[in-house]
Amino acid sequence: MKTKSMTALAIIITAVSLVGCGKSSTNQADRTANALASYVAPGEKDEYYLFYSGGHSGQVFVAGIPSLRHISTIPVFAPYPGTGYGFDEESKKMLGNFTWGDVHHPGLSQTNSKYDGRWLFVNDNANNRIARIDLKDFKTHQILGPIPNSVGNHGSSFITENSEYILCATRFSVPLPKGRVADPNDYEKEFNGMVSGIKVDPQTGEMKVGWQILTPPFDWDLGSTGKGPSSGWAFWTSYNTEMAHDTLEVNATQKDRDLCAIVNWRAAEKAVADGKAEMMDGVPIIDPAKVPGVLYFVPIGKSPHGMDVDPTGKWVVAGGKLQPATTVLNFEKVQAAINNKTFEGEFRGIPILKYEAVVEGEVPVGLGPLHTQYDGKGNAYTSMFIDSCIVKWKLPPWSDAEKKDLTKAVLDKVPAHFSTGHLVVAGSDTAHPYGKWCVAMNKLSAGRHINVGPAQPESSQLIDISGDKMKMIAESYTEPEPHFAQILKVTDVQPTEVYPKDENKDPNAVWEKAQSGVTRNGNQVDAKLMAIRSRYNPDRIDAQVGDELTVHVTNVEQTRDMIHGFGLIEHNINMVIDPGETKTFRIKLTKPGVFPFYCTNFCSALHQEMQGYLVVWEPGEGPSSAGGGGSTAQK
Ligand code: RUQ
Ligand code: CUA
Repeated sequence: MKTKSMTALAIIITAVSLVGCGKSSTNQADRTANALASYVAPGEKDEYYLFYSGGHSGQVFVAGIPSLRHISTIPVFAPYPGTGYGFDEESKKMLGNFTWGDVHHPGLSQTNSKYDGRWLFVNDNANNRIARIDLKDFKTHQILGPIPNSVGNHGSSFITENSEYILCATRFSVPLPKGRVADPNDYEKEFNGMVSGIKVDPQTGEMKVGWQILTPPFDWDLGSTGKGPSSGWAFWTSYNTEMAHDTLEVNATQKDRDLCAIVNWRAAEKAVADGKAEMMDGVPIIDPAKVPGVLYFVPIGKSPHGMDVDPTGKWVVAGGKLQPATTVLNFEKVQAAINNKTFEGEFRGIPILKYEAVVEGEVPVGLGPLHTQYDGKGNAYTSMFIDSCIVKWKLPPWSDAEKKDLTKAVLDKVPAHFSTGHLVVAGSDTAHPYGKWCVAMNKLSAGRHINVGPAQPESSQLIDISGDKMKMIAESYTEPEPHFAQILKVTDVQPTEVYPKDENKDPNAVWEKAQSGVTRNGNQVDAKLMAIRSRYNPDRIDAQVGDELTVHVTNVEQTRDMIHGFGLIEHNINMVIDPGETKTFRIKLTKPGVFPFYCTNFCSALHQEMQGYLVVWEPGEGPSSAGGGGSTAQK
């Protein structure tokens, strides 16, 4: 067994050096044309947003297309001093005790299977969370989780056609509920995976765990949601149908086909409403062996990774990491197989659809197909990890000649640099792709950039897919580590650049001098500060050792770009307050001294003058407002 799989691996590794897409060469005319295609002149703007995940940096990055220029960073699961994220009370509370996350797959909210420009959801593989970024201000507004009964939230965030749910599947299995201990040697019996339906409030975007479906301990991988004929369904690959719990590299690559999941999420929703679920850790759990019709399996070769529904909702394409082909499922055949019970057996009470009955074909795209995206014109684009390229191929319906020899369905290949992981085509996961651009996110940059030492960036490449042949246009480098991205038309969203004063509902906001000041209640000291170019009011806070200090800073500016900061010396406090915003921090004062605070964000010619003092007196000392015997210091 072991030798068999090692041999397979050896063949693939050898093949890497032999096959592949070759090198792209460009002449001077091409270079000029490509440069112009991605050139956005000073003062001009990009046409699309590229939201790409920052992997284990815990962030989401925003770039423009076609320039590929990084424009901003949206901190999500990790503190980010640049915007003060993770220092004020609200963002600290969202982060909880975690200071990192592993962001994989951003998903834009949809209405009628079209991006509606409201929210961007991202998953955290490491700490089993989902976050919501509001596209009104490009900031993280909610982090949900750790999700109960769910470990390794990798197979998400897949948004349903009307953002009813974010669907997630677990990468890891553990004994459930969490906290229960069992020996990994008893993996098959004691461990379980989970599919989760995260319910999204249609008005506010607020997420909560809706229900879960218990699964065997396979390692679920990437998935997608249905539309059109597959509306109400969702799909995930798995790569450990072997249910190995050690040396997965060998032990989880034994079978030629892994069981992938076909989930009827509408049926799951109904089963919960009908009282067919049992509670575990506060969540209704469906046992699919007891509730038929919720979960089906389909075998797909080999150690598949991505499973992407096309814009019509009829074709579901899986990429087999260890098989030189993508597998195309026909959803109408899937429906028929379910209705006619065309099964090739079952696993733990879950029917396994007969492979031959549901597969339309295997397209020989090359080595290491991972993810597939679509342009809405009948073409598919698959990222090739081993071949390091993007392959364009034709979706069914195929002609008889193509059916006989599916190499004929392969239309074009463009070399990428290097080891492409994800790729994204604008709007691919909706019923209305924009087409035009594809971005390949490569795992290795392999010496393309100026030498920056051993910590290497990843590379992203912009490919023009508007013509018959793909054209490699430009490349740039990214922080670790983009896994997936979403592309949104700039005109589909209108973010605010200033928080309007009348929408600030913070009870501690202050807009004029008279409202600001420092008050004391026992050992609670409350400071309400106004920030305006270029001063704080008040600019002195007196308190004592042992006090609990709360500082609210309102940036009263109503002008774009007029951002103020609040950095407090030697207290690890760093807030950044956008125009019209109020932010709060709370600290226990433990050491006496005079601690300057200052504006961290360059706001005017007198920015450097924007400073003040926190005076921390010894107990019983200082002005009366500080709790001491002297006269009041603050005005
Ligand atoms: S997975 S390419 Cu989350 Cu494909 Cu990274
Ligand atoms: Cu305010 Cu610098």
